[in-house]
Amino acid sequence: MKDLLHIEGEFLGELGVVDWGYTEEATPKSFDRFESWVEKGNHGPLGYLSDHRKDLRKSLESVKEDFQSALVFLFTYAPEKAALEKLYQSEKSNGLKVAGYSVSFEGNDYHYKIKEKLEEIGKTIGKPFKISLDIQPVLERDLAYRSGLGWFGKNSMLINRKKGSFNMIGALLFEEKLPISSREPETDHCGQCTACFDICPTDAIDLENRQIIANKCISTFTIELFKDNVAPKGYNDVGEIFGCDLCQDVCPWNKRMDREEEYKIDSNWPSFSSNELVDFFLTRPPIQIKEELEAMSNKAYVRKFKGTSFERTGRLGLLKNLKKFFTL
Ligand code: B12
Ligand code: SF4
Ligand code: SF4
Repeated sequence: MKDLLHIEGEFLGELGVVDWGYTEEATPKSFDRFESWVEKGNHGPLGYLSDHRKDLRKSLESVKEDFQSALVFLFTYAPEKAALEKLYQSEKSNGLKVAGYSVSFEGNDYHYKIKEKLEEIGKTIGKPFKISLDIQPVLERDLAYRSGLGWFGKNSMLINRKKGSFNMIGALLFEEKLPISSREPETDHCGQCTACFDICPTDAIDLENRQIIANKCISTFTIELFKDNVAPKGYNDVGEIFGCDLCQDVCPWNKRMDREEEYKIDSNWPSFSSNELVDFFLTRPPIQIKEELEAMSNKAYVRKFKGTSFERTGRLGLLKNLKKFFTL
């Protein structure tokens, strides 16, 4: 496996991988926690977590029958997140906020962009692989946890001790074991802190179980619900219109990384110079955005935002998210 060690320095960094781990364990350590979460109804409207696909999460063999090992990668979007924070603090900001990941990965939906990166890594390793990236019935935070990449924060995020939680998780599943030693699972470093719980505007965090009550979470309402659903209580008090990073923004494990210094970001950070989502949603008066969305057909919306995270939620979904600014 010299090759992997060789590519780590030279090539993984360029793909935005800030840490990676290895495991041969097919079974999650926390399936029972997941199951009791579903039994309590905490998955809310996310039916794919409670139907026949629930039990598929018991083992990676459901996704890859001949599973023997996994390489798990953390793909950072912390630099873009830092640039976004700068934008929010500048005069350009219209007060609206979006999830950091949604404007990262060069403005592309991370599913496409990280898939490409995983394919590149897989091909370089040169062994048959299957990708796990968000949509498979896999408990991905648990997969990262048992690969030693971090612990489950009280906000339920997988937190990496050096790189915080502004990372997406992607994995390569193999049909053979690789000559790599696994790390011990990370210990808990939340301590007495409750900053994420205290800031959550919709009381969506179940502090005791370190889980999210999905139908109270702004992320569910703004990304997963497409029609005119009732917003969770507290949604109207904040600027979020697509996803929510509030319980990560306050986390000391993200704050303590001196991101500006680390990523050498200035106010004209180039990544946003041609970002359609930033230009359309974050720098113009909200009324203008609403009127333009109203005047646009669904097809025109899809054409405009094709390949971005905003394609999924659709024109009506975004209008639903913006409604709070015009009905008060
Ligand atoms: C459903 C889902 C959502 C739902 C539900 C969120 C949730 N917390 O479950 C909603 C729509 C709300 C959502 C929101 C977001 N999501 Co999401 N989501 C998922 C998805 C598809 C499944 C998650 C799942 O199975 N939830 C079930 C619950 C029960 O799992 P859990 O919350 O992780 O709970 C575990 C802990 O409680 C743990 N646990 C707690 N204490 C302890 C102690 C010990 C010792 C152990 C072993 C375990 C343990 O056990 C539970 C079971 O594993 C995953 C992708 C995937 N396939 O895994 C992405 C994923 C979790 N999401 C992700 C992201 C980025 C987000 C957002 C940040 C997006 C945004 N900005 O809006 C928010 C974050 C909200 C939050 N604080 O969680 C990333 C998280 C990356 C990371 N570093 O953790 C994932 C992994 C996607 C990816 N491939 O990168 N998401
Ligand atoms: S993402 Fe936002 S709404 Fe969801 S738990 Fe975190 S702070 Fe609360
Ligand atoms: S804000 Fe505090 S309690 Fe919440 S995840 Fe971060 S360290 Fe843990």
